[in-house]
Amino acid sequence: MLLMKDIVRDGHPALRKKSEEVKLPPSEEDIKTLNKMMEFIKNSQNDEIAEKYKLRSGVGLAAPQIGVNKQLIVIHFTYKEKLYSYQLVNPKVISHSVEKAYLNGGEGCLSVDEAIEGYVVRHARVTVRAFDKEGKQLKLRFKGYPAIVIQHEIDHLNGIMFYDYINKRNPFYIPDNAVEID
Ligand code: K3U
Ligand code: NI
Repeated sequence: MLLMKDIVRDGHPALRKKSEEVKLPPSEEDIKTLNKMMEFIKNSQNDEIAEKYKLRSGVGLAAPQIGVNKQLIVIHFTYKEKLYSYQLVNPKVISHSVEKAYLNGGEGCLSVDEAIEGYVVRHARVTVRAFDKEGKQLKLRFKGYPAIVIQHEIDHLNGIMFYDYINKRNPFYIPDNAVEID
């Protein structure tokens, strides 16, 4: 099983590289990687397991965060009574709203040990094209908090960190077209 020691931290080159597209259908090795990533996220949300192995809780993970520069991500959380649980291959934002959105508490990252204050302004709604573990194409629409999480994870595949979006002069700057998410 993956542990915190397997999560690469800010400054590691894997976090700033563009990840490679995965050949379809995904290989056994790629499927194993996705399964290990999902197991880690589920474990991190289980109080007993997280306490025992000292895991920081997370709602998503991207392969570069375990030092693997391949286009693989997982997300797992419940929002407004709907479960968002996906293991995605080659995910790509194919369209997005003009409206922007940001989490009022800012964002965190399992690869960043300290809290970084400021608003991370992203698209409010996104459509994502991706493939599942069998290689079947998916088209997924996200809005609100789920849209923020999926953009955070896809950014990891492009070497982008959440704090890259924080306004340098005023970390709490809010553009006109941005809505707040609790
Ligand atoms: O946001 C986090 C959280 C954990 C438990 C309950 C509720 C929220 C922890 S940080 C997190 O999950 C990152 C994971 C990362 F870094 F591996 F990608 C994802 C994320 C955090 C905040 C906003 C968007 C995405
Ligand atoms: Ni992250």
